[in-house]
Amino acid sequence: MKIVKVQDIIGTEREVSDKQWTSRRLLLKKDGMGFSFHETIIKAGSEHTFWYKHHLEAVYCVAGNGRIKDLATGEVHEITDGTLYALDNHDRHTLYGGTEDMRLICAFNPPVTGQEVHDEDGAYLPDSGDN
Ligand code: 9YT
Repeated sequence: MKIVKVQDIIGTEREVSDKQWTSRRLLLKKDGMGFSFHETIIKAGSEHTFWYKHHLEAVYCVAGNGRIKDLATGEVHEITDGTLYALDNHDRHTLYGGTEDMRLICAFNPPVTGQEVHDEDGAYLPDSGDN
């Protein structure tokens, strides 16, 4: 059994951020669960376009609020505490932070290794199998 405390991840290589978002990787591929598990904070009022071309992702909001736009259809959905979105079609999307920072719990299949870089489309490259 493994116990992970998010406060132990803050400031380590398992925490990645820019000015408008922070993601803490509680479980990565090397943890051997078959998925990775993250806490992502999206700053109020910020905007992010993501495209996980090679991963499926489920995201559950536990605090704050925002919106997600499906870039294929233009549809916009409100996100509040208790909302889950599943990118079951590798959906390209824009996330908008709302009036408060949004706290999201995310699972990726296949698991993120922690070594991904964004390609020219903003997508993570597929796992090379080396990690
Ligand atoms: C909200 C969202 O897509 N979070 C993904 C986690 C983040 N891209 C990471 O840990 O790399």
